[in-house]
Amino acid sequence: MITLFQFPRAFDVPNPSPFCLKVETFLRLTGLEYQVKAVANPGKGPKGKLPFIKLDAEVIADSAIILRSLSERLGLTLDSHLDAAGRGRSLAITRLCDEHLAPLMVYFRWLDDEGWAQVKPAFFGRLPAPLRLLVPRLVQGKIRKSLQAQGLGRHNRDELLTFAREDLQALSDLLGAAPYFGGVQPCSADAAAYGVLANLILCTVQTPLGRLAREFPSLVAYCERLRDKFWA
Ligand SMILES: N[C@@H](CCC(=O)N[C@@H](CS)C(=O)NCC(=O)O)C(=O)O
Repeated sequence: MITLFQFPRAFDVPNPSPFCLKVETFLRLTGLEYQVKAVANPGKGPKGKLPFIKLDAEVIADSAIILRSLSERLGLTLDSHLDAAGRGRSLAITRLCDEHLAPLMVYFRWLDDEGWAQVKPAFFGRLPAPLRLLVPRLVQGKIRKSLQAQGLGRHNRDELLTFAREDLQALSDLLGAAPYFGGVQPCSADAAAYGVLANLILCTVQTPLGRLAREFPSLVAYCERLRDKFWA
């Protein structure tokens, strides 16, 4: 049995974390049976982040390692229709979503005023009074430092939105008229793409990045398609 440890559901998407939603979408795309355990504190994970899974007795952390481990150990065929170029394209789409678009989403939720005004009460509003003041500042400070170190945090808001427009245009062009990034059937990249795109397009948190993503009709239709087929 697979147990997925992830943040509690929020904001009308199955998970507010693109990485948790990526793994759970992968489990649904592959038809694997799993159970979910909600964890509020990422510090409980072996790498200090969520998601992680328990596969039989073994704990596996990091969405990329989870997808690879499950595919190898269980002989999954989700990507078997891809040729070498298709596998390369799938990896490039996954990395764009995980390593660039997801950190941009983090910036607009946690550091930009509009997103922070919604995220702060949702995640910390139920803490007792002294913690309610302290913890959000600590977490926001940690995120600011990590985005500075990663590099995106050094750019201004307009530069970040320009990067985001390029990412979204690239995803829209790569999808083209196909129903999935895998073509007529989904592949692993669809798990990563849905993880972040649903968090921009279907999520109730209002941010400039979410509004920008909704300007791409094919990406909106894509999110609705995956939601209706795999999440209904
Ligand atoms: N590379 C990791 C990234 C996971 C990640 O960044 N998770 C975030 C939530 S979206 C987290 O747990 N952050 C907590 C922290 O950094 O303290 C993966 O693919 O699973």
